Amino acid sequence: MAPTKLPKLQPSGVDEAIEEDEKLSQATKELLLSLPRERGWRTPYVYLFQGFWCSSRQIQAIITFQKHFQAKDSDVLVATVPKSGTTWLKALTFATMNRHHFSCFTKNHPLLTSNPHDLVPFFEFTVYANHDDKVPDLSNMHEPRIFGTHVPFASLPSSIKESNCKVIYICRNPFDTFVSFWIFADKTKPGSLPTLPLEEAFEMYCKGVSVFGPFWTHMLGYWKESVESPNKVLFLMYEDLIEDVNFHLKRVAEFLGCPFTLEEESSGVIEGITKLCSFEKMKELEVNKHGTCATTVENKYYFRKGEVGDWVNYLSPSMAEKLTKVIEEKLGGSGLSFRMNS
Ligand code: PAP
Repeated sequence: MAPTKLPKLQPSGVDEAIEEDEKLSQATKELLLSLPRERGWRTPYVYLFQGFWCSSRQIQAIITFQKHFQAKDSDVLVATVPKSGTTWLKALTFATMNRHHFSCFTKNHPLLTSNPHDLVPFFEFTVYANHDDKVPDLSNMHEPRIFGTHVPFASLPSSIKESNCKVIYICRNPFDTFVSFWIFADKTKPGSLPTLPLEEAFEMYCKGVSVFGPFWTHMLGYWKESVESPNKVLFLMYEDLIEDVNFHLKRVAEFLGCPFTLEEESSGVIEGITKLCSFEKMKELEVNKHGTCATTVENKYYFRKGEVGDWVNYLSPSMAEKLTKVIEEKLGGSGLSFRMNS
């Protein structure tokens, strides 16, 4: 595919692009020259790399991740397209897997003082960020290790696909996901980057140009894998968790091979974990009101409304119609369907 015409940016945005790219390795710089690029949502540009869109720094980190990560059978991976419930699922997974070390009822639970993104690091923003060809030492990590990623299934390192490690994917209706990401991008972009107007962002989203998008390819990749290998990939829906998180947490624990015992159930451990990880609880924690996590984003931006159907406050009827058509065209017949309203 030929590189697209360079998007028009304000001069300050171009400066940032140059500054950001100057820190990259020579090999990445050369690779970027060959990739199609478009205006980014919270970075000056996004590039089409291995069939998905992401920033120059993410590409470098993903290449290192693909080259060096060695999965262990006991690893767990929380995978999502951005704004689908990553923070929530990381918290639930961490609390469930570590419940014998940290009771959900104790006052010193790590989730009370750390953002989930610091307890469950992203491969591409944290573990392999700034590690061009330098392999981070993961030997001190507590096992079972839990990682997060937005990388599409097809681009995960082969050791993840070939080992017995488990992948939990959470998917959210594209209407709310779009609105959530557009607001997040605007709040967290460098101040010198101009705001991406909602209408322009929407057109890009429908064309597939969103971070780690097209969203339909991302969802389909994990969906197909979950259908073919249900012991490898568990596919969850944000809207289902909103409706009955206790029920779905039981499924998560069973999938991970650490089901809740009858005694745990009767002593309220499931409810204890879901309460600890609830939007209301997490949003009000000091660390999530004022802290910044390893992704360099202020924690407060990971907690906005946590609702199903907020998109109606942002998208016009014609936009809704257009996105519905895109979903039908790209995901129709796949078996995937979405709940758009609460
Ligand atoms: P990320 O992919 O950048 O890590 P992610 O956590 O997937 O972000 O998405 C944030 C969304 O999840 C926000 O949605 P909103 O913008 O529509 O409000 C955020 O409010 C919501 N969220 C965060 N934590 C929770 C939670 N504990 N329960 C339910 N929703 C949550």
